Amino acid sequence: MKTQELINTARTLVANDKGFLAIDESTPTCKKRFAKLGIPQNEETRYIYREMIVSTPGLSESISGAILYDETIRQQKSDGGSFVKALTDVGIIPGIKVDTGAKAMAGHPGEKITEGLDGLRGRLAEYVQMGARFAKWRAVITIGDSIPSRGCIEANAQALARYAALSQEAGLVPIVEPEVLMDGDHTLEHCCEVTEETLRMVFDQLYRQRVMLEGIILKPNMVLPGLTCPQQNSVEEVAAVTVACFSRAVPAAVPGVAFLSGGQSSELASARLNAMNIKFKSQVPWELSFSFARAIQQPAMGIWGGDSTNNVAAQDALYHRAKCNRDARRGEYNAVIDGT
Ligand code: 5MM
Repeated sequence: MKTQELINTARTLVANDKGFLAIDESTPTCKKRFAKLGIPQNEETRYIYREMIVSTPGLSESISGAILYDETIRQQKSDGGSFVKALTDVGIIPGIKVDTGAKAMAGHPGEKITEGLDGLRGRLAEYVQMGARFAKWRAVITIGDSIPSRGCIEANAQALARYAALSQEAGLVPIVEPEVLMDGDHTLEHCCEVTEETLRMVFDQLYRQRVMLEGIILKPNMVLPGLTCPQQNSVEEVAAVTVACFSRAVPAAVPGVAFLSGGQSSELASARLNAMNIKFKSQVPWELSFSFARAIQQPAMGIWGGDSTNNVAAQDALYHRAKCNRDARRGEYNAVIDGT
């Protein structure tokens, strides 16, 4: 394990107020998002769309790293180069989603366990050869009647830790993603309890699996009320409870917390990140960053709609959202101008 290289890469990924662009939707997820917009759901269209996204002029002003999917990292761009080369050429660090998806967990109705550990050492070595510098794994925790169970949280935390250890062994920075879903009518306080328990378990398992915390990035959910909870808290409340929750559970050695957007609107995701940075940036030991898929891509995907004559307008929208989130890292996001 090249310890100092891992630490340097992790720090670079959260430096200069930049964050991650997640374009690692699995094929089924990408198909669903394209279907909603009437975009053809085939490999060629996914390729054309992602080529348009990574070619956005000025993207590296706000984006430090891009998370690719297995299909994408293997594709050649129309100029003959790879997506990895296109990103590296503009100063964006390429990474790869390495889990193989969250599947129904045996004996745990309504809960999921993420798969992908079998053969992972070999796959990681291949991704390193292709030029990836970090690897991402997502675990899904659902809030509902009598769930999440301890068994589900523990199994997912252990899988995250085992993937993280293998990633560091291969020289890849693990982007550790435990996501407590927004689905449901639970309160902000309940989400806080579940998120804290999950994070404590994840860090316990990372310790047991001898993962070097200085060389990882945490990619968690923000602490939010469920989508159908009657009480939707203010941006400031969400920011304060999220930071309080993480302060109790995330060790100071971790260089960065890069939130996922999880189905929030693009504007709310930026506003909540902004509120955290305005008030707490100087009080917390880690960078408060972003690793958004929907909250960066959704407007651009809608404008593009499968038609290349919309490329420039779609790239403008993507550039704008990426910049909004860089501004949010600085506590300079202007929700009024952005139309929130
Ligand atoms: C939670 O999803 C991650 C962040 O995306 P959002 O900001 O839209 O919440 C995302 O990186 C996710 O892990 C990938 O899109 C892969 O997800 P699937 O469900 O396609 O495996």
